[in-house]
Amino acid sequence: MSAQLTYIGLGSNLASPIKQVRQALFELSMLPLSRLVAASSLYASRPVGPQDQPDFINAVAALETHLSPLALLDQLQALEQQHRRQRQRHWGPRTLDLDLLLYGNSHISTPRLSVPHPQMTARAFVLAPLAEIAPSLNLHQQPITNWLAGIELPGLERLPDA
Ligand code: ROI
Repeated sequence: MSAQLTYIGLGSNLASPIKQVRQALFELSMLPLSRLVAASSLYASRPVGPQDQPDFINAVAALETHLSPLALLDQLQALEQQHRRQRQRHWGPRTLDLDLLLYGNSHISTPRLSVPHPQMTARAFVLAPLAEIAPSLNLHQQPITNWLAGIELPGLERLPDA
């Protein structure tokens, strides 16, 4: 199969989140049959969901891959495990979250995987870093900039590059 362009959302709010996300970006660059083509800045964001947890660090990566969607999901979940992902409760704090946001133009709806990621158009911590690396992307036939204009951004802060 030809290579597909995929977008992956990264998030962490435990165990040095900046380091977790930077390390995960490096690990994505090492995945088999894949090439990291872009990585957004890191963003600090207030938690969506329960507020009694630390702020998150979020980013989005663009990965060109020959892996199938499920093979890529396996790789992402293996990386989460490698980071000794802790997930004490639903929508609670976590060491590393890797979400497959988009896989080419595919629409996938299976028990294990929903692509495009169902919540991505409502989440500033996904849309802002995604728009940074893919400003002319369309989501559900609408420019990403329209989606961004329609949601609230308070509590989202782009970190300086380092
Ligand atoms: N909130 C923010 N700001 N960033 C995340 O990555 C994130 N991930 C989640 C929940 C708990 C929904 N909230 C989040 O899974």
